[in-house]
Amino acid sequence: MGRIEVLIGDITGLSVDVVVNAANSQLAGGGGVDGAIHRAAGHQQLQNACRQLGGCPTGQVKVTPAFNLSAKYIFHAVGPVWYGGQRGEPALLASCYRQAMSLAGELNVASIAFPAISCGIYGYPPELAVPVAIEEVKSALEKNCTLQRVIFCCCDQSMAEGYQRYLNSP
Ligand code: AR6
Repeated sequence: MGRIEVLIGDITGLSVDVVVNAANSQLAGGGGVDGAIHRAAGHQQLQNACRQLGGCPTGQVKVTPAFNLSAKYIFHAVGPVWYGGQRGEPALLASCYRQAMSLAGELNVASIAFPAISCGIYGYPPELAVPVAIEEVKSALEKNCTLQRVIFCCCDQSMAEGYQRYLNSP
């Protein structure tokens, strides 16, 4: 699957068409990658754009311009809070990746970078999130010809190893 890459670093510094944000359902900004994206894109202008969207339900994705990022768009994906796995968390997480990939197809973009949605403040166990993320991306890539690069951008080595291990598994 040559179009999938795993990188360690700050997602806001990547040269990609789409940076995916791990947002909250109010699209109100926050900590983690959301905070970093707001700072880098320009807090005020991104806040204003988000406010006009009227929030975003869990499992869904909304789009804004990327303002000061080098990307064209920010996709705000609202991942599930982890409550132990019995409240539909896997389906909601899968839906975030599926919707983001589908939107990328509609917008004809060539590259997209995902953070590990829900794996920080929302507490989703990374070892359970990684297979969901990769399976959704792989199945979307089978249908999408415009996307040349899908990047899983990680803050740390152990997260990156989780993606690599799963990608390399038979
Ligand atoms: N670049 C790449 N990955 C990052 C970066 C970065 N700059 N910063 C953090 N991560 P989180 P969530 C990783 O907590 O769990 C916010 O307050 C981080 O190590 O950002 O979906 C929102 O407003 C982790 O692996 O998102 C929501 O309220 C992953 O990104 C809530 O947090 C996701 O961690 C969303 O929580």
